[in-house]
Amino acid sequence: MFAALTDSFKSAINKMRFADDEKSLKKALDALKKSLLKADVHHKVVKELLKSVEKDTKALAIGKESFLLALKNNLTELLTAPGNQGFVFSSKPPTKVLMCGLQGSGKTTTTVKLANYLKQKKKKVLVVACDLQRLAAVEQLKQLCEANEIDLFYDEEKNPQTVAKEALEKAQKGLYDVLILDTAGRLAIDKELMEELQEIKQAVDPDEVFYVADSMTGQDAIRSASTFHEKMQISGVILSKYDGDSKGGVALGIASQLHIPLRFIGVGEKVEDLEIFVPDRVVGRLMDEGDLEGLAERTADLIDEKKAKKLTSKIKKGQFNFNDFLEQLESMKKLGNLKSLIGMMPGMSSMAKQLENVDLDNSEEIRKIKAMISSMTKKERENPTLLNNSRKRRIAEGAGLSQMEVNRFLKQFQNAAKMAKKFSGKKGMKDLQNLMAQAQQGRGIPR
Ligand SMILES: Nc1nc2c(ncn2[C@@H]2O[C@H](COP(=O)(O)OP(=O)(O)O)[C@@H](O)[C@H]2O)c(=O)[nH]1
Ligand SMILES: [Mg+2]
Repeated sequence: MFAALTDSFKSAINKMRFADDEKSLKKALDALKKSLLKADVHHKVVKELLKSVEKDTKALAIGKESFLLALKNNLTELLTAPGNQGFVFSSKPPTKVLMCGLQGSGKTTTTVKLANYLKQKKKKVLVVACDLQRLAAVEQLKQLCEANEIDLFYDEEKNPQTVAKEALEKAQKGLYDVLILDTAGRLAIDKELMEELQEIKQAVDPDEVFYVADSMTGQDAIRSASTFHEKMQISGVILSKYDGDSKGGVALGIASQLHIPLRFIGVGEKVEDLEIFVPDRVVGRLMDEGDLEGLAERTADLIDEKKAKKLTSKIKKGQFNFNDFLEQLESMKKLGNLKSLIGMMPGMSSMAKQLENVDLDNSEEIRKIKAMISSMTKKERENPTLLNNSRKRRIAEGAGLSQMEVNRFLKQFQNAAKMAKKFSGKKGMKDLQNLMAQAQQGRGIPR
């Protein structure tokens, strides 16, 4: 996920042996520019972003930390288009969701993922097969819904508008919470498709029109989204195939050029591979700070809910410890998409790229981490702050690792826990703003 961007950001940042002068800043900005363009971010967006990063860095006093902070703030802002986040229920059920997009973009898969996501929230969901263009389309949806115990409405004898209307009646009578309409896509946008979609839209008057965009398609995805938006007034975008070799630029483009909020991201082919899009989390991952909170949420269904809540609260209080870490690791194994989850772990986004086909037990890095944690005493696992030098030495010996390896992991762990705490919850952004304000008053960035 975002691999290309992350890698080039890192190289941009690492290249900077930042002296507090304009020349270093210019070098850093140049490197950043290259990596953004390479990641398929639109040149106008790049220009704006560089300008703001430069301005904010200077306002803070030039340095690596201020550059990173400015970059992080500006990326978060760019990714935050006004509008809703995640799923929003209508005050008058059923909440009606119309899915649209090009053929092969992931509409059907995403429809089922979304239905499954809502089902886990104990909502009653009815999926509707309005793609009557492709012969196998209804069959595909039927199989997916059956496999995941999701109610499906279909009638291959009727036209999509009539199917939509009848499905809505069924949903109202059956007291469904949510109605999701999967529709037909085409390889290229055409008039007939748009008219059919508009008729379905008129038939059900949806609360949300979700556009499913394939994140592998770069600037093309933005152009198609723009055309759909004109005709259909999209209320949110779901980026599919975010797990692939996506260059990442699409996310920035959709939010900043089209001003449509990104609502979810699809991070794999499995039904559970759907995540709420949270801008500052994505940026955190981009900058490789890890996303412990996201991880806790994703694994919430596998560890029980009480435990997940406790974990989130621990992160917020800065009490995330090695036992929690191990537990997360164990529950990750039960989940489908390893790569996307590894990307959420502190300091491991670059590793995620290499992990396509590796399983957790055989990963060298994870094996080392586990060895390290199992060489700790019970008290040390519960309280990472106990680890002084002599204890670290003992752990390194016990785990058969070098002390450098132990130090590196501990440092990553500490940073991630700190960042997760700092920016978790609503207060996070406030903290960041305060930090900026303090810095602007010439007090420098507090450490
Ligand atoms: N890796 C990955 N594959 C996806 C994702 N979403 C959809 N796909 C795959 O993309 C292909 C097309 O998806 P489909 O839902 O049939 O697209 P539709 O034509 O828009 O309905 C299928 O092979 C899906 O498995 C995703 O988030 N990640
Ligand atoms: Mg389909």
